[in-house]
Order: sequence, then C-alpha cells, then structure tokens
Amino acid sequence: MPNTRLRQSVKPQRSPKGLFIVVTVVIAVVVLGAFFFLNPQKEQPAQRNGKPATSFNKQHYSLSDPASPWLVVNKKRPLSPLTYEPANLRAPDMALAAAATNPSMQMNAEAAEALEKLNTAAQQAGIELVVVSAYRSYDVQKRVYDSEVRGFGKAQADRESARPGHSEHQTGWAVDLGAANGECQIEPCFGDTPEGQWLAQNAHTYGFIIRYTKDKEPITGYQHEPWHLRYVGTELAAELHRTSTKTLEEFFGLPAAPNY
Ligand code: DAL
Ligand code: ZN
Repeated sequence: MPNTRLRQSVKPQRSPKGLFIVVTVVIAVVVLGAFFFLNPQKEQPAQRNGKPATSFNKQHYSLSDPASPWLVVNKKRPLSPLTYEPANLRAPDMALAAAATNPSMQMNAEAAEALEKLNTAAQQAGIELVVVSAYRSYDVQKRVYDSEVRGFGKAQADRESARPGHSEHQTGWAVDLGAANGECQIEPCFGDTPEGQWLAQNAHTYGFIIRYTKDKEPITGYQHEPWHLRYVGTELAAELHRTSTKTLEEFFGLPAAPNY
C-alpha cells in the first residue's frame, strides 16, 4: 500500500514565510511607484530664494521714446526729436539750489515723486541732499556744453557734458544731487562723501541708478559722475542691482557709445 502521507510530503508547497516576502515586495513597489509618480515637487519650476523664478521682460517699455523711463540716450542714440521737451515737469519737495519755479529744479512728475521718497529715507539716515541741477532744455544744454568746450577744450568737454539733444537732463529723468553742506559739489570726490556713498548704496531702492559709474567710460562715454542720478523705475533699478549690471547699454545689449 502506497504511503500517501509520504507522497503528500514531497508535493511542493509555498511556505507562509515566502508568501510574506512576496506580499511585502509588492506593497513596497506599489508605494514607491506612487510616491515618485505623484510627488508634487517633480513638476514645480526652478525656485530662487524660496520664490518661483521670474523672467524679466526687457521689452516692457520703449528704449527710444524720450517719455519712457527706460529711454537709453547716449552719444550714439540722440533724442528724437532732438529738441524734445517733456511734459509734466515739477520740482520735488526737498532742498533745492534755486527756486522751485526754475525749470532747472524740475523733473518728470513720476521721478520727482520717487526722489521725494529717496530724500525722506536719506534724511532718516542722517543724509541731507540738495537738488543742484535737474531739467535742462536743448538751449540750456547747448549753453552748458559750449561753456565746457570754451573752458576745457572739446575732447574733455565730451567726457563731462552731453551735446544738446543727447542729454538725460533734457528728458526730465535725470538729476544732479549734492550734499547740503556743499562738499565736493559736482566733483569726483562726491563719491567719497557720506551723501555720495549713501546714494550709491540706496538709490536703486527708489528707482534710480548712478548712470555714469567708475570704469564704464568706454561704454557710457562719460567720466564717473557719482552725483548724476537717472530715474528708471523700481523694477529695472532692482534688476540692474540684482544682476550687478552697471550700464543700461550692457543690460539691454546696446552698442557702447564712447563717442559720437
Ligand atoms: N553730464 C551729463 C553727461 C550730461 O550732460 O547729460
Ligand atoms: Zn547730470
């Protein structure tokens, strides 16, 4: 008589331990697969400082319209029209070197408002500023340039003063600032005064840039002018600061303008 007990014992059987391992592996595969498939971070854009990266739109404003805060005027890019006159000029409410009714103390209204905010912050930091020269018409700029040529010769005049139709001062977007105590007024040493240093560090917060910085004469065509502020708006000023870009020409990929 066959030994049925023996026959049953040789039939292959899955042990409880083996079943446990198979089930565990299947569960692990399903859980890990679901994790990688559903992980929400997988589809998120690159992040910078905890905020989604944004691209700066360099076409947002015109670079050629004199009424645009992003206008780039230099020796290669004259104003159009050459005798452009801005609307909306007013003097900022702060210390002025002449009467508020004098056009040379006035700026584009948006820039004047921004300058008032800058001046309030400066005063809170113990910095006393004064407007030395802001708007200059084509005719006034011609007088300034001609006087520089008479005093220093054409080559040096062109390093310091724009020819008429080529100055930011003719647009109402620029202002020359000084220290209220008169130290180094419109002199290179203004950059070393507390007022000049404060402007270099803080102007961008209020939408201004130091337009003619040290070592950029081959691009801008002008010597360092630590007193000459150009309003470009807070968005562009912040981007120039963030990217450590010193000139509008470099930022917008425009040709250098060392001469006419
Ligand atoms: N001093 C600057 C370059 C101007 O005349 O506009
Ligand atoms: Zn200036």
